[in-house]
Amino acid sequence: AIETMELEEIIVKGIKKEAAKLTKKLLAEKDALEIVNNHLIPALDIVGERYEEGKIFLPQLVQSAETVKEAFAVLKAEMAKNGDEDISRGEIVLATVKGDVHDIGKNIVKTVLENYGYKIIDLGRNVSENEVKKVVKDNNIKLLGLSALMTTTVKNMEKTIQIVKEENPDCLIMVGGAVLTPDYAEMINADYYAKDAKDAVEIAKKIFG
Ligand code: B1M
Repeated sequence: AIETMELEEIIVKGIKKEAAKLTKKLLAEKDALEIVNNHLIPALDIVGERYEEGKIFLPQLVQSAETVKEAFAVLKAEMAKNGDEDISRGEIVLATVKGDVHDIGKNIVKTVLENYGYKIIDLGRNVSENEVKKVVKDNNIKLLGLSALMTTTVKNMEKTIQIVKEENPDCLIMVGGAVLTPDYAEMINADYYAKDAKDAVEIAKKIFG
């Protein structure tokens, strides 16, 4: 019966309409970021593995991603209640790189950074190198965050870093996404590697205080 299902199971099965209710229930005992890290991400990892093994297909992958979005909408509203959104500690540009439409992670990072009082210019997903470069330049941005989730799109991340740095040598760049490692981040000339949203906040604090 659906009533006894855990949030993870709801996500893996893609039962979208149950996600908000179960998330609200969990919020009675846990904080929002804990639910992201201990429920949403592990569930998506299971979905990713099953997809890779050919046990589920693209429509189910999409359904699970939409279920997570429903759950995250509840968590985002909760975080906004306790946040520091009225002050601005610094302006950060975020984008998922060209060729990549995965934006759940970027959106989590965005929400948490906003929660800590940073102003975010969110360029969305599948963003070209030139668009990133232009926005960084036009707004004199000190910190840019790039996300990439696929082995194929980390190449575009590397290219974006190169193009941004050519014209904006003072802009610092942090990168994140499941396929990245600290070594790889260094290799593609990123200034910082963030393994999760908390890391991203620590980096922003270092730069803006
Ligand atoms: Co896709 N997908 N997907 N997918 N998908 C992966 C990434 C994959 C690993 C699944 C698999 O096969 N195991 C695989 C990539 C293989 C590879 O390259 N090694 C894959 C594939 C192949 C594809 C398609 C090609 C499938 C197809 O069409 N045949 C296609 C790609 C389309 C494209 O981009 N051009 C595709 C599509 C999709 C959906 C649209 C269905 C959906 C995305 C929906 C959306 O994002 N709006 C989807 C999903 C959901 C996944 C998995 C299951 C989950 C990704 C996710 O959201 N994780 C994923 C498998 C997996 O990761 N386990 C998979 C949760 C998220 C919170 O984690 O993004 O890592 P993550 O973010 C973390 C940290 O990494 C970090 O903080 C976040 C919070 O802790 N972080 C940052 C991330 N960005 C950061 C930026 C920062 C700082 C920290 O600073 C800027």
